[in-house]
Amino acid sequence: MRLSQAFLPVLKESPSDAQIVSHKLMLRAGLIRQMAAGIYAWLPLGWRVLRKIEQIVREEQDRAGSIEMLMPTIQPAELWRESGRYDAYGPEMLRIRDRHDREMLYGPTNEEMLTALFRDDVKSYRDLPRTLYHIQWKFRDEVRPRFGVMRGREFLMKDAYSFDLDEAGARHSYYTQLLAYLRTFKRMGIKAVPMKAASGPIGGDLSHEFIVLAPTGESEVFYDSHFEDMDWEREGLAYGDATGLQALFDEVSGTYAATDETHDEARWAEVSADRRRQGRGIEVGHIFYFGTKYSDAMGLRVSGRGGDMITPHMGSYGVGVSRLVGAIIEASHDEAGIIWPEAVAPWKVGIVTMRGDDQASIQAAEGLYAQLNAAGVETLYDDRDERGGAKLAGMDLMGLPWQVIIGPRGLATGVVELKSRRTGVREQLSLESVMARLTA
Ligand code: 5CA
Repeated sequence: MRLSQAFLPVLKESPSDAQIVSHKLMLRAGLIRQMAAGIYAWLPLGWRVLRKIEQIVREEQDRAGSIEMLMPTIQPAELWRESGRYDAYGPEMLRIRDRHDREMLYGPTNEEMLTALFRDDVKSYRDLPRTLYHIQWKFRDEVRPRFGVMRGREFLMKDAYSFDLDEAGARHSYYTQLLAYLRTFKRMGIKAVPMKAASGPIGGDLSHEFIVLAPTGESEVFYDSHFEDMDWEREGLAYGDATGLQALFDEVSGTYAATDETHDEARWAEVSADRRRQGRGIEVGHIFYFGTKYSDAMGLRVSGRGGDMITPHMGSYGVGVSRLVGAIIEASHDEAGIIWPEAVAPWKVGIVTMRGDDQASIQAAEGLYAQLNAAGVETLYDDRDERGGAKLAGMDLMGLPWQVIIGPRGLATGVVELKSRRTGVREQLSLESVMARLTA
């Protein structure tokens, strides 16, 4: 992408209506614009990052055996009357009437809808277990939408739902998602600690929140530093390996980690003092096992092996896809701006010419830009006739992992500068070496 042809509006001043750093940076670097309280337009830069995050979530769900589908954002109230949540959900639910005066709502989550889909189409134990998911916009009329996309009213969520024949099966599905989440967040360059959680309006008694540590987080968290050294990805562990998954779960639940909602002073006191870590965190995912709560209420039953009727055990598993954009920035930035982990960066490389009127610089930049594009390296080329310093500040703000800085003085000796946004290290390299490094 050429910056001269892009839509990348950058703000010089720090917006006064934003309280936390990720919200400020998302506005300044032109990722989002607020359209109404808690409702945002995703500008091209933000949209690219959102899609990268979404794609990692998708790939890890697929790898874990979940099946993707898409349910609508608007749901009939009827479904929610069946589960009893229509009244229980309260004013957080956005209720709508259509032209025929039918009661509808903008979905805050989809347990009811998927249970109904299963009830209509799944009749036999042979069709279980299954985990289905979608990545779809949700609406919750939060009392206090704040911190930008962190607590929005409209937000993008990955929600998965598992259906099993019994509790043992459901636990396996739960452990599968636990591992999938650890792998998902690790790939995004962040550490999200699984913490025992209260299950709230979703229901059930087995529940974990995944918390990214950041001083601006909404919950207070307490955890054993063992989590910092844990093997998060368990590369060799297959999802079919029930013993391995059980061992992972035992390690997670045997290591203390809790939010203020579930914190237990007595157990905390048993963690040795040098391993106690306390801070604040952002919830980027939440998983629940709730047994037959919805299948019972909504009459989902399948025939078992012997012709008996079985009520499936269910779980649901959410990832805050749009919240993650903010959470990653909270975890990865400096005074100059965002520092994207490479896996979610909007572009991998930014090319800057220090003198927009120098023909040799333009020629070198154009050549490199064409080569990087041909090699499939996502590149943003600042080809505007602006001051070099302003261009560099813009690149730092947008946080692309690599900058190639081209100026007449370096070119005279055959080199350009390759700068790592994260370490700040600058190297003088030939254009060929830069290409080799960026395509390695
Ligand atoms: N049905 C379950 C699991 S699919 C569910 O809805 N869980 S949840 O309420 O915990 O939401 C899942 C994730 O969505 C949360 O962990 C959080 O990361 C994200 N989320 C929830 N509310 C908001 C919000 N108002 N703004 C942005 N993200 C949110």
